[in-house]
Amino acid sequence: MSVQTRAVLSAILFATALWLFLIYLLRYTLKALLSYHGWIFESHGKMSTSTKVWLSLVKMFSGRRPLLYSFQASLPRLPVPNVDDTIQRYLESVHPLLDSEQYKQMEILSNDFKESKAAHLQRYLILKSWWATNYSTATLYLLSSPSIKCNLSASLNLFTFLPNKLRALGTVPMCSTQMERMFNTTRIPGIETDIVQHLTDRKHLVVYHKGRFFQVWLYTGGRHLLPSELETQFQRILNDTSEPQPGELKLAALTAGKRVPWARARIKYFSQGSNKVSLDSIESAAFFLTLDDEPQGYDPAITRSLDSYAKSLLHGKCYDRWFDKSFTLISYPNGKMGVNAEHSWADAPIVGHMWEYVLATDCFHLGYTEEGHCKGDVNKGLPYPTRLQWQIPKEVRESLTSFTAIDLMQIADDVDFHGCLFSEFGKGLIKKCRTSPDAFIQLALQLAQFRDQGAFCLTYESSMTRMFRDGRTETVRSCTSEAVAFVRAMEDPSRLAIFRKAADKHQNMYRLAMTGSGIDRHLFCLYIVSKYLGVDSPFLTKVLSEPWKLSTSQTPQQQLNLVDINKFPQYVGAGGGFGPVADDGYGVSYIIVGENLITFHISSKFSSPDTDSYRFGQHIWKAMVDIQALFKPENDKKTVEHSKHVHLENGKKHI
Ligand SMILES: *[C@@H]1O[C@H](CO)[C@@H](O)[C@H](O)[C@H]1NC(C)=O
Ligand SMILES: *[C@@H]1O[C@H](CO)[C@@H](O)[C@H](O)[C@H]1NC(C)=O
Ligand SMILES: *[C@@H]1O[C@H](CO)[C@@H](O)[C@H](O)[C@H]1NC(C)=O
Ligand SMILES: CC(=O)N[C@H]1CO[C@H](CO)[C@@H](O)[C@@H]1O
Repeated sequence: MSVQTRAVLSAILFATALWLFLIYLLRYTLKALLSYHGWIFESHGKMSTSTKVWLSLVKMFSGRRPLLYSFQASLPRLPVPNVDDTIQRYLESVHPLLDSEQYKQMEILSNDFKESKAAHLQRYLILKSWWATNYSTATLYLLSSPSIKCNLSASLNLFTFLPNKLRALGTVPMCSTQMERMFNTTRIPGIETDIVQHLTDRKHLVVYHKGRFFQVWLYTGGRHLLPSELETQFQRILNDTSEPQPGELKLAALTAGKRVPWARARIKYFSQGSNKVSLDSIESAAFFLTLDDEPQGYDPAITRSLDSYAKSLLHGKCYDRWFDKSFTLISYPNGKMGVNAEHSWADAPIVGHMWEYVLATDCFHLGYTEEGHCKGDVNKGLPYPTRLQWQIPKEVRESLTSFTAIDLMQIADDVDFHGCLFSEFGKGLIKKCRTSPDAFIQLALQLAQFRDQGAFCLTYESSMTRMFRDGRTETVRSCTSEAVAFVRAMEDPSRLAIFRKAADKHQNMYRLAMTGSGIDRHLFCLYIVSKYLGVDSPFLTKVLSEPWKLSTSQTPQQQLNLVDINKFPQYVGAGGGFGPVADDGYGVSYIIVGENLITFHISSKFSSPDTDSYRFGQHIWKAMVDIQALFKPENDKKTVEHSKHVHLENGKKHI
């Protein structure tokens, strides 16, 4: 090599090394910055100087126009908490729910665990946390539920949760892994455990209408179909009068039932011939669309019209949504729409995010013609949607029409769902009380629960851990001793001070959960490790078997500021929820919509004599108003003028 070439080569080498060095330096600096979570614990409305400095540093190192996945490599890993701390927090959380004898028993169990097995199991967990980016995550959602639809919170329609109260969250990056799996994704049933299958480069959609499955290509000549062209394709399907093939009508019930029989049937009957081709087509589709034949919608004049709408989205007829698909879009003949999402690939904020985008783009960006058609020309030469071909064997047909369908319908009919649009006040007024809206609502739920059941119960609130790489959720055990004290003190003159104490406690628990110091994911992982090692722990078994009688979850609203909901209150979605989690308890999902509206979606089972979703809704309403009344002397002149109209108009146009 000549001297010149060598000089050029070494310059290139040096530049590359320097470039790599800088990139890594940047990445690790950002990672170090993002590992700091002290800002979360600062009290409302104040920001310390150190947090301000930290925020500007984060902004500086984030670059000016970060992309969706820019931060992935810089996100810290979810830390494994200390076992002693977790057990301490656990004991504190169950204290208000146990009598002194039971509590003593629990202490003995936990001490025993701490002294004998904890260290051993924790070592494995720490080892795992070194090589995996996430020491818990996926397993939780895939291992457990035997029936996707009604057990755990595995199926949620529309969406759920997250705190909207932390300002700084706008700047702090969140893990984007879940976004990736939104399209082209299916949950595949397995004998041991299910898997989430994600494919790139899918080019079609599968549409279900009146018992028939159609494949619709989404591309033509290298470009995406226009909305008007999609409309034509869907109209062609609606116009098609052909009959379902034998067994086709109720085929999707396979995805609603127990997982193991479905996994077996899938291998036995769907692994060759036209069945395989057709199932592949569904499982590899971008997503699933159902064109329902009965109208649904929210009409404030009809009591509980939102309830049947929500039930239709949650389970439909049990065979008209493909429950394994990342999401099924459901369109009704009266123009209303909704989405049913599978829970293992993502949490509610992701689905909520998509849904807000859909609502805003549909109405304000794409728009419709005077006659109500999609704008744009139609290419008449598009190939017709194709019918999927099936040869469903007799055994499968029989099971679909007899026991599977009947079992499922029984479970579905048992779902007591109530949607409640609370319009007395919203975030605006709660903030004037200088308290966190989430803590306010959680305490109202505790009060409602106590009035409804006459007792306190183990309460689950989901919070998110997406500040960590691959983080998903953590549980906040929101029935704290402080909350119990507050509910008991409702008649006490000093109750406002007790409320504040309980609200602060709740905030703190939420923050701990968000920053990786929760209780439940850690204990769950210890439990999984103990099962894996064949170690039997009475403590962990006891913890994991305790039922959550009240499961709650907040979905964030307005992640994208696409629509000014004060100007267009009728373009607000009516929120969403999840099916009943316990046989004799309630599931509540709520959304703080703008300043003046809070939506609650309540689920329970008709078969339980102790619960009634509608009644619980009334209790929540009253509890909210009662707690707000505590602040009356404080902010007397601030009236509750707003929002009655929101209640009336909401949902008229679009949900
Ligand atoms: C839900 O899970 C419980 C226990 O895990 C099981 O006994 C029950 O059959 C399941 N329900 C459904 C609908 O699969
Ligand atoms: C899903 O497939 C489409 C093609 O239809 C592709 O454009 C898109 O990138 C894929 N999405 C993901 C998240 O892989
Ligand atoms: C559907 O049927 C109607 C009435 O028969 C017809 O006017 C319309 O052109 C058809 N639409 C499509 C897209 O085939
Ligand atoms: C949900 C999720 O991203 N899980 C990941 C956790 O870590 C393992 C091992 O690194 C991955 O295989 C999972 O996909």
